[in-house]
Amino acid sequence: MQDAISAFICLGSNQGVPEKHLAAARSAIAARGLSIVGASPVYLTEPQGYRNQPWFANQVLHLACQTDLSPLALLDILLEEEKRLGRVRSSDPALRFGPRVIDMDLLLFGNTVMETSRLTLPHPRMAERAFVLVPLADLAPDLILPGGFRPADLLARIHYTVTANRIHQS
Ligand code: PH2
Ligand code: MG
Ligand code: MG
Repeated sequence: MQDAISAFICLGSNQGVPEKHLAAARSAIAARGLSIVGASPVYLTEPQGYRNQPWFANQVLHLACQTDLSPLALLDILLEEEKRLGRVRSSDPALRFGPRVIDMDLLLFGNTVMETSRLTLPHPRMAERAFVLVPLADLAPDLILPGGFRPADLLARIHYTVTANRIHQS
């Protein structure tokens, strides 16, 4: 594909059989005509934020987006597919970081830096999250993020351990 824009998204699930939800998410994304050019291993990850919930399965995908796709149009596709796959959003702010069937977060969209009510890029919490940075480093170790850092540079600033496919972060 010529002149594609590289986007990275993080899939997450901690309800039912999480790996199945990740697989369904990959199929849904491909069915929307988005090109998945890379997929990290699936990791089992310690919950961050709201900690009293099941461990997650997380995976980062690399998408090659056509240049006429905007970040907000990609966000809309991800939110629509989350809903179709059974995601119910609670109006309770306390549950915003709680268990979910499927979460598809837009991490990076080329070198776009933006901050709007609907979307902030790069993802505002990705630099603190081993469950994002470890699979991102697997997929794109040489990627330079807006700000000038590689995934490994950001990982060097946080505390975490990886054992086989499990990521602990306290
Ligand atoms: N997602 C959250 C909050 N905490 N923790 C892990 N390990 N993985 C997630 O995907 C995750 C989380 C909010 O979306
Ligand atoms: Mg999320
Ligand atoms: Mg989300």
